[in-house]
Amino acid sequence: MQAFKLVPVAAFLLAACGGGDAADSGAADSAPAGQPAAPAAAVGPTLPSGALTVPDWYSVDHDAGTVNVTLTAGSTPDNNYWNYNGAIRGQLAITVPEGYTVTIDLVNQDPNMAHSVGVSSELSNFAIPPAPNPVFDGAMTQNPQSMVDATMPGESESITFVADAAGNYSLVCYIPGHSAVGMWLYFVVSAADEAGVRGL
Ligand SMILES: [Cu+2]
Repeated sequence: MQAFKLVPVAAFLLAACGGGDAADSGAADSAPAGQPAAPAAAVGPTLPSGALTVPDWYSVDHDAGTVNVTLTAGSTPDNNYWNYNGAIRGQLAITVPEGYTVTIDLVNQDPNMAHSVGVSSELSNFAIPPAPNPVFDGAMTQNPQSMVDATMPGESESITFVADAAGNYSLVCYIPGHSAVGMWLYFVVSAADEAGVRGL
């Protein structure tokens, strides 16, 4: 959690020296001219806090111990369609209770480009695509780095896995270059049985 505590300082410095719209871009991948580069652990945007909401693309069944999430790649033209449900760069924290069986339906509505998704342990350094090693068995779509064999425009793919270890993770697109420009969200497995989405 230490990394997140450092982030507001970095965001303040960026804003104070005109380094960009920190609120919109999350965090720059490199420091502004004349500023020392921030440590890699400090470049990620802040984990969203505040109220949990349950949007129409999220459902939870506490009796069955299941969560279903529909992630639509390119649901809006934002970020050249390289977004999940219109969000990028950790703007959302999709939160599931520890031990629940999670199904993510990846729907690709980007008219141009393949996308993928997986649960990664990476939380800050997305300039380099995270290795396609999902945190949980089954928590990654097929051929996630391939621009011709991942989830193609107009296609859908479902993954199901057990979120059996509490912690903060990310949902990442592994197509080269996509995470670097922000195609990732937070994925939180809650030891306190929290279910829903922060940052909406
Ligand atoms: Cu992508």
